[in-house]
Amino acid sequence: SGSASLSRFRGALVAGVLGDCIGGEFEGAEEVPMESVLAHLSGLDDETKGNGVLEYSDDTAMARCVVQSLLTRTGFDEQDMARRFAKEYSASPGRGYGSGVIQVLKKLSCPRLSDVFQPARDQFNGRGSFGNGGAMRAAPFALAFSNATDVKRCARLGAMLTHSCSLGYNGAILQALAVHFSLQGGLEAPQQFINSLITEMEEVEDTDVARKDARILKEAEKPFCERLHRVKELMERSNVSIEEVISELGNGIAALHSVPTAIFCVLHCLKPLECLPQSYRGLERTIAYSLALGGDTDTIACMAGAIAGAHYGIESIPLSWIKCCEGAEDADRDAERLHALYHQMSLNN
Ligand code: F2R
Ligand code: MG
Ligand code: MG
Repeated sequence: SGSASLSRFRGALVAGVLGDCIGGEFEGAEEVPMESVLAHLSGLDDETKGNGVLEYSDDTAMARCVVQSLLTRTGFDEQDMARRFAKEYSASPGRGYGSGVIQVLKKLSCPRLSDVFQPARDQFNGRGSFGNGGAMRAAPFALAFSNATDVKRCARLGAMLTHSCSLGYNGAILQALAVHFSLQGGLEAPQQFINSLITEMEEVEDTDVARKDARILKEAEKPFCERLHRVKELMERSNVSIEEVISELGNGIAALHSVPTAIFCVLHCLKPLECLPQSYRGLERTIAYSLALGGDTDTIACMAGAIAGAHYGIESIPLSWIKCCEGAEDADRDAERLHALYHQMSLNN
């Protein structure tokens, strides 16, 4: 696929939904044997399982709000996006939201609320959430804006509606940047891809607020940069076990323990792996590998899926997977509209 082609947009948005729906099976599991992953995936080929039997969770529910807001407002509008998050939560509260973010979503539905960023600031005794809820819904920002500055600014503000800790919203920026570079063919040169992310995050994390949050949480001075360096080291190794990936990068609900992990999954699966069937293509490998890490599988597979989908394009996704995941066909339709918006906005720039 050519750079920023329609196929890449469709691949990114659809594979994000698939990662969420397919990954939901193992969310929270400490250990996931590869045989269980392969059995789950081969079950998706069963035709009787068509018509969206695997439901999407909060990851997709919120990403859909981001997409609808960006399309309706032809750009970023925090009031509109906040209203959509609140409305979606009250209509479908059972999508497996994080236990903290629920309070924000309830406050966002209050008609008297004047500052839509305030409920997020009040979280966790004023420290804000560092969960991956901002990052899990960040891909659409990369599909709406062609310019990296807009992608970073809007991914940050979009995340800050629920996640005011820099370790939360900077994870969203990293995820959006990974999709942004992948969309432009960046994964053709994996070393350059990771180096570009490090260069960008060096600047993103170069703020007093980020340094203070990192110090309070006893993390490295630039936590995302440090993790990306670990990704780079793991990439250079010929044999990396699942246990090492988990201990070096994490598989948890914090953005810091999941966004770099998702990026690693994509990079590691660019070539065939011995632990996976030879018949699997890149996108299938990425989703399977993300699930085998256990932990926050729906979110890691959702984020890895979006980055990988932007690289491989829609043709790489098995039709049987699309057919059995709720919201996948909607995502395919929305990707076309985002593609038009992206190219329309890049003409205006
Ligand atoms: N919530 C889940 N999974 C739990 C199981 C759900 C189950 N299947 C069900 O149906 O009930 N998954 C979803 O949550 C993650 C995204 O969470 P988000 O939006 O970031 O939420 P929150 O509440 O802001 O943060 C998550 C947790 O992280 C800890 N935390 C965050 N900031 C903290 C801080 N400053 N200090 C201390 N702890 C902090 C808390 O434990 C939060 O509850 C995704 O996985 C999505 O799939
Ligand atoms: Mg979820
Ligand atoms: Mg999750």
